[in-house]
Amino acid sequence: MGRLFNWASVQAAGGFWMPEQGSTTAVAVDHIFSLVLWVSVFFFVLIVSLMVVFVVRYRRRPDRLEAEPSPTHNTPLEITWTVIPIAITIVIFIWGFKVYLDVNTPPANAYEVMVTGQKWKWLFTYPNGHVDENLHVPVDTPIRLVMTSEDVIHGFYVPAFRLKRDVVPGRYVKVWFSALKPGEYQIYCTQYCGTGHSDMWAKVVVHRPGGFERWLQQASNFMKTMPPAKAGELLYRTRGCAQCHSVNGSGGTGPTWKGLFASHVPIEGGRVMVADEDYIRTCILDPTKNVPVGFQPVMPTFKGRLKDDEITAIIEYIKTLK
Ligand code: HEC
Ligand SMILES: [Cu+2]
Repeated sequence: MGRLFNWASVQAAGGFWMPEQGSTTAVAVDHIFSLVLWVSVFFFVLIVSLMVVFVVRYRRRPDRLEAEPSPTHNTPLEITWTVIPIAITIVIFIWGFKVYLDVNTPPANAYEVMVTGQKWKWLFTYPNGHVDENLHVPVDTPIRLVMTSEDVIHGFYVPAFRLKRDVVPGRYVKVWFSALKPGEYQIYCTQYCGTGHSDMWAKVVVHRPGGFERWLQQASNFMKTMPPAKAGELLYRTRGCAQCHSVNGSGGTGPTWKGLFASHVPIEGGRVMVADEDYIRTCILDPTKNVPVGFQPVMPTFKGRLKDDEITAIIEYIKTLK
C-alpha cells in the first residue's frame, strides 16, 4: 500500500473540487458537469429563498386566522415556469448526448490497446504482443481501449480522464481517450470484485512525443535486457501464472512455487517426482501429464504461448523462491 498514492501530488494536481483534467474528455465532461451543477445551485437558492420568504410573510397570525381567497392560476407565470425548465433540460440533453456519443466513437486512426481485468490486476496488451502491468500511451494521440474480463465484472476507472467503464467477462467494451499532457495517472477498479479489489491499481503513463515508441521497444525487449530470474518474475505476473500459483507458500488453485524447485512432489497415481528443470518444463507444456496430489488438472497448457527462453526464465525465477 502507499506505493502509488502520494497525497502531495493529489493536492498539487487537481485542487479541491475535481481531479486534474488529463484528457480531452475530461474537459468536455467537466463543462457539462459545471452547467448542471450551477443550474441546480441557481434553482435551489431561488426556490428555497422564496419558500422561506413566503413562510415568514404568510404565516398564521392572531389577526389572520382564516386563509384569504387566492387566485386559482396565472397563465403567463405558469407558461414561463414550464417553458424555461424545458428549454434548460433540452440544452443539457443535447449537450450531454453529444459528449456521450463522442466518448463512444473512437477516431479511425486511434492506437489500440487491449485491456484485461482479472482478479486482481489489470493487464495491457500492445499491438506487438507485449503485455504490461501499466497503461503506457503517447500524449495527444487518440487511444482506443478494447476491454474484457477473465473472471468477474471489474470497473476500469481513470478519474483524471473522467473515464469509467464496467469490464464484463465474455464481451468487449470499447472506449477511447486522448491524453493532454505527459505524466502519471491513477487507474482504479470500481467494482467490488473480491478480497484483492482495493489492490487493483495501475497507472496510465503518458509519454512525450517519441518517448512511447522508445518505451515500447525497450519494454518488449525485456527478455534480452533483464536477468532471466527477473524476466521470469515479470512473466509470472503478466502471463496469468499469478492467478493460480502463489510465491509465498499460501494456497491457491495450483501449488505454491515457494520451495518447489528440487523438492519431491507426490504425483496422482503413487509416483514421486523431483521438481527439476525438466519436470517444471513438462508441467508448463503438458500440465495434465503429472498432476500433483491434491490438485485438479485445470491448468491450461502454455504450449505455443510461451517461448523456450521464456520457460527457462520462469524456471530461473522459481529457483529463487526458496
Ligand atoms: C488456472 C490456474 C492456473 C494457471 C493460470 C497456471 N497454473 Fe500452473 N498449475 C495449476 C494447477 C491446478 C496445477 C496442478 C495440477 C496440474 O498440474 O495440472 C499446476 C501445476 C503447475 C506446476 C507444477 C507445480 C508442482 O508443485 O508440481 C508448474 C511448474 C506450473 N503449474 C507452472 C505454471 C506456469 C509457469 C504458469 C503461467 C505461465 C501457470 N502454471 C499457470 C493451475 C494453474
Ligand atoms: Cu476488480
